[in-house]
Amino acid sequence: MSAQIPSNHPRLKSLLVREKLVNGFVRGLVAGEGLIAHGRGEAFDYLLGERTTGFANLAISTASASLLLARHPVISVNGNVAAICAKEIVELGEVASALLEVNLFHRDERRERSIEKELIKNGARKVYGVGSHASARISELQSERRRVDPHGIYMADVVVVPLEDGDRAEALVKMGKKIIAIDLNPLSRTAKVAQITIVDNITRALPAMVYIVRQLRCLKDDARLNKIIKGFNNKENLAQSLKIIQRGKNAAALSEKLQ
Ligand code: PTJ
Repeated sequence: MSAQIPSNHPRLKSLLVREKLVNGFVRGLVAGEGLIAHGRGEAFDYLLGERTTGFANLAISTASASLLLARHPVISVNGNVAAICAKEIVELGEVASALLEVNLFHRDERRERSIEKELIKNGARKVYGVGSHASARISELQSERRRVDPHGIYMADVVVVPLEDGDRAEALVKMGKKIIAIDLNPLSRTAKVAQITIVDNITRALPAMVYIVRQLRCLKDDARLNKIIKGFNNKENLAQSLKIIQRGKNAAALSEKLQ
């Protein structure tokens, strides 16, 4: 932690995440644009009261059940994810038996290799999609994100896409894949196009998912997992998250707490 952030600062958690991102940028993990994208996320997080809502928890349970029922689940990792929660994303991959694939919007092979190293440093055994390994193409996509690993995202039935741009999520849905988004903005294209959207900060959502996947795995009860999935309606869930933002109660409570 930087000596410039006092340990009793009321915004300590948020400042530490910013510090991780800036360090990630300096270390070649994060795109410059990623710093701006984080700012947009922070604004939505403030409006949600910087807490995991009951609706986010429902989406987390549904996403966890979907991962456990998947045949070939893959977690897509970009620069921001690697910088702020490499350890947690590796842990989710482990508990959910999901592959990790680097897939960047602002594609850059050096950054891909740095992200791969960071994931391996944090316990990943194998990282897909790096360099020439991303040899398959998503034909609907124009961006560099169309290049995916033929053994990873290309074959996946369920893909987790944290902090994503909308085009790829849409293309993956068109390919018949189930998409789990983690996005603080309930109005984003990704949030709307995904079948399951967790409207929460990835720093809170991932540890919660790891916990729930572990709990559900112990049950060994596919019927129960299917029931959780059937009971979830993404459109309704997004509308409820938006209502929380519009009512402003959570944001007012946070503002009060920070006085
Ligand atoms: O590393 P790259 O090249 O793949 O680029 C990564 C970024 C994030 C720059 C790229 O994917 C991008 O441009 O994304 P967008 O279109 O800005 O979307 C990012 C979404 O993530 C926005 O809707 C933000 O609100 C949301 N977001 C930002 N920070 C967080 C977040 N959602 C959850 N937790 C966060 N910490």
